[in-house]
Amino acid sequence: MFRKVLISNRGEIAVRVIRACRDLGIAPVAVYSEADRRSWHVRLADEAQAIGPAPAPQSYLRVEQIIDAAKRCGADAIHPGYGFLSENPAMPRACEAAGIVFIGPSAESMEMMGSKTSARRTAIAAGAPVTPGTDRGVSGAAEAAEVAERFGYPAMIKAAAGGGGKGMRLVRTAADMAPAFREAQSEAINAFGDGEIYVEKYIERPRHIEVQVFGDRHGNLVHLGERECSIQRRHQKVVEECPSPFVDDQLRMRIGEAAVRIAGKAGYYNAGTMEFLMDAQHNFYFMEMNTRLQVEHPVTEIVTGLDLVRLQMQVAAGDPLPFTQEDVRWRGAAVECRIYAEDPDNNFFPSPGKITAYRTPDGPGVRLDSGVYEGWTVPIEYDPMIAKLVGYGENRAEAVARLRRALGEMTVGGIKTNIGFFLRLMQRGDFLAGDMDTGFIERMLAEERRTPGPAPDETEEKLAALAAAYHDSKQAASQPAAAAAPESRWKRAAREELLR
Ligand code: MV4
Repeated sequence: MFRKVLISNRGEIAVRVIRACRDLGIAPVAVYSEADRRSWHVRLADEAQAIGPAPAPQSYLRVEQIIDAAKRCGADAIHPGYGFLSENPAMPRACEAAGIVFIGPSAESMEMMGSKTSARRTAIAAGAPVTPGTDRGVSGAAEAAEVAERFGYPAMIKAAAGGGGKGMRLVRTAADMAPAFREAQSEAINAFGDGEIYVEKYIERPRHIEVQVFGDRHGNLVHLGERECSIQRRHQKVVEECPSPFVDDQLRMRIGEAAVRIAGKAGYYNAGTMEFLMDAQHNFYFMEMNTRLQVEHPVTEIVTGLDLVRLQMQVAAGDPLPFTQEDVRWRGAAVECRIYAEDPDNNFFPSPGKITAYRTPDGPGVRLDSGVYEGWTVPIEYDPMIAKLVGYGENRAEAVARLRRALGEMTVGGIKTNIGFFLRLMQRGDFLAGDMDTGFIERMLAEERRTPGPAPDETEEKLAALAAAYHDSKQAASQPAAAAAPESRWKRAAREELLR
C-alpha cells in the first residue's frame, strides 16, 4: 500500500480522502491555494503544499504544480477527488511520467468516455441501450434536422464535449432546428473549444439514474447498484439517494449489467459512474460516463457497506477487488442533500462569508461529510458546497425521517444556506412518494411562487403521511415518529441564541 498520498483537491472531498488515508495508515498530504491556507482539509492533513493563487486555473487546475508538490513531499500517489483535474487525461499521463500512481482510471479510458459520441459508440459496441440518435457529430443543422425527422421530434442536440447542460438544446419542431443548432454549436466552441454536435430523441420527463461501477487492474469489474439523482437544479444535483425508489431488484441487475459491459469495453478500472435516463416505462438509456469518484458516493457506501475511497486506493495499488459481484449486498436506504452556502430566496445566489456559528447534527442514521468549521470564511472563488448530509435507515421512510431530523438540528450562522429549502422539499408528498423526475425542483419552486408558504393544515397532512410511512415500515413499526414533531420553541430559541 502507499506510504504517502497527495490529495489534489480541497473542501469536503479532500477531508473524505484524508479520512480514508488515515484508516489505511497512509500519510495524507493536502494542497492549498492562497484562499485555502486556513481550510479544514489543510489542518487535518500531515503536511500541506502551497500550489498558487486563489483562482483555480492558477492552482487546483495546474497539472505541473500538482506534480511538483507531489515530488517535493515524496508522495507515491495522487488522489484527484472530483472536479478540477479528476477527469483530465493529462493527469494520469503526467503521473506516469513522474513515477507517481494516479488514483483513478487510465488516460485512454478517460478519453474514450470523455467525448459523449465516443462514449455512445462504446455503449453500442457493448450492446447497451442508448437514446435513439446519432453516434457521431452531424455536419450541420440540415443533417441534424434529417436525423430528428427520422427519430421524430422533439429532439435534443448536444455537444459531444458538453457537460452541465452547456451546448445542449431541446428542439421541438423542424423550424426551431437551425437557430438552436447555431446556439448550441457556438456555446460548445466557446466553452469546450469543440463544436461537435450530435442528435438524440428527447425522452420526456426522464429520471436521472446512475450506476456505480468499480474495476481493478486485473480486469475484474462490478457494479454497486444505482443512485437516484433526478432532483437537480440547473444540471446541479441537489438530492441523491440509494437505492432509487423506481428500481426493483431485477431492474437493478439489468441496468448494472449494462453498466459493467460498457465499462468493460472501455477497459475501465477504479471508480466510475454510468449515467442513464429512465422513462416512465422503466426503459433505460445510457447517456454518459463520469470517470471519477462522484460527490454522491456516500449513499452507495452506506447501502453497500463499502468504503469506496479506500477501495480506490487498494485497486490503484494493484490489489484485486476483494469481493465479486455475487458478494455485493444492498441493505436499507440512504438519502443525501448537498448543503450550499447560497440564498434560496435570491435565486440560489452564492453566499460566501464567515461562518459565525456551526452546530452539526448527529445520532442514529446520520452521516455528515463537511469541509468547514466555525470561524472559517467560505471563499468566493470555488463551488459553495459546504457539506453533504445523509440520512439512512432500514428503508427510505426511515432514512428521510432521520435526514429531516438532522436538517432540523443543523445550524449554520453568518451565511445563507439551502437547509430551509431542503426541509420544505422533504415534506412534499411527491418526494415522500418517491415520485420525481428531472423537473421536480422547477415544479416545486413554481408551486411555492403561486402559494407562498404551505397552508398549515396541508403541512400537517404531509407530516402525518411521513409519520404513517415511517410506522408502516416493518422495522420501524414500534418507533415513534420523531421527525413529525414540529420544531419546539425551545429549539428555536436556542438556535436564535446561537446565531446572535
Ligand atoms: C436528455 C434529456 C432528455 N432526452 N437527453 C441534461 C444534462 C445532460 N447531461 C443531459 N441532459 C438531458 N438529456 C434526451 N435524449 C433530458 C436531460 C435533462 C436532464 C437530465 C438529467 C438530469 C437533469 C436534467 C434536466 C434537464 C434535462
